[in-house]
Amino acid sequence: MIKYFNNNNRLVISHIEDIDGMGSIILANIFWDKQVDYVACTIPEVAIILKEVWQNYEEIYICDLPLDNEAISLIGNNVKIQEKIKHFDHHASELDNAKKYSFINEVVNLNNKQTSGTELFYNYLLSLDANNKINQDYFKEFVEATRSADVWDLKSSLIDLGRSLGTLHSILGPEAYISIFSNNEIKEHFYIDKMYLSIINSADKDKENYVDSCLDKVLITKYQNYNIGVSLSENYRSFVGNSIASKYKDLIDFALIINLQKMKCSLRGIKDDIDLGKVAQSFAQNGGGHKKAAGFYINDECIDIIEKFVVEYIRSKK
Ligand SMILES: [Mn+2]
Repeated sequence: MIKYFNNNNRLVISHIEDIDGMGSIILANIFWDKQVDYVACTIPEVAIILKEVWQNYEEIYICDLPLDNEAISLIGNNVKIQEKIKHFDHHASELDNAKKYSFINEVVNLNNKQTSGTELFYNYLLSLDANNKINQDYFKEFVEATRSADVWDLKSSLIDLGRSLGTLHSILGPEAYISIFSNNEIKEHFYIDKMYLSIINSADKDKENYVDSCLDKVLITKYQNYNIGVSLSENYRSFVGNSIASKYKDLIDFALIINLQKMKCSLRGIKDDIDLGKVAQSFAQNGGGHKKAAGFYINDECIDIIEKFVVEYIRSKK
């Protein structure tokens, strides 16, 4: 978790995981001239941080984070917290909860495209933007690059820029990423400073090699009625997962990446008729996500099935 507390009356709580979580913090920093506190955290940490600090703020924005049971009961049982909270999330697996609770705001599609946390928060800021401060191409491009990389929208012309942002985020980490783009000079178009382009390039080469080595080691097996491709790997989960799903599309329904470092699994697929958010919840209640990209944490509910895949994986590679 990263916390920046400086006695401001607004707090942004956003997802630490990727550039979509970073996007809302960066936009808030620029929009309110850094007069905003922020926390970048994981899903279970939302309730913990809210409990600690909600009284210190007038407005709290929760971005790119679904609300888990703890967060729902904390907010649901306290009208004062409810009044302070604005929620911006896009996880399809949470739509049922959004129907039940008025403080949950889940939007999956906007203008016939999958939206993202950053885009939803940006649209909210635009609605406040009397001075047109962020109503500029620079920000629209930043938001679109972030969105397209987050939802894997291959049709977007800015997805390569978004992927470069993702690479930079994974090299430098969230704090540096937030700092760089909160302080980037605003120009006509969004850009990544030249000094970062060569590190992004060499990191992209490493990524390609890593993904290739994962593709060579995939285990093809079964989960319920699905054929799946299992990878035991720790980096670039979206690239690894989508590469497996595309390469083995005739053999498997989706890819399962088991990350024993983070004790987390990711599901990636390219087929329209399978909802991986639901599949993730069939592994563990903590699971969720989108139709083609989802995940869950390894816990007692799913440890047996994950153990079986790990053993099968090791045996098949001997
Ligand atoms: Mn997102």
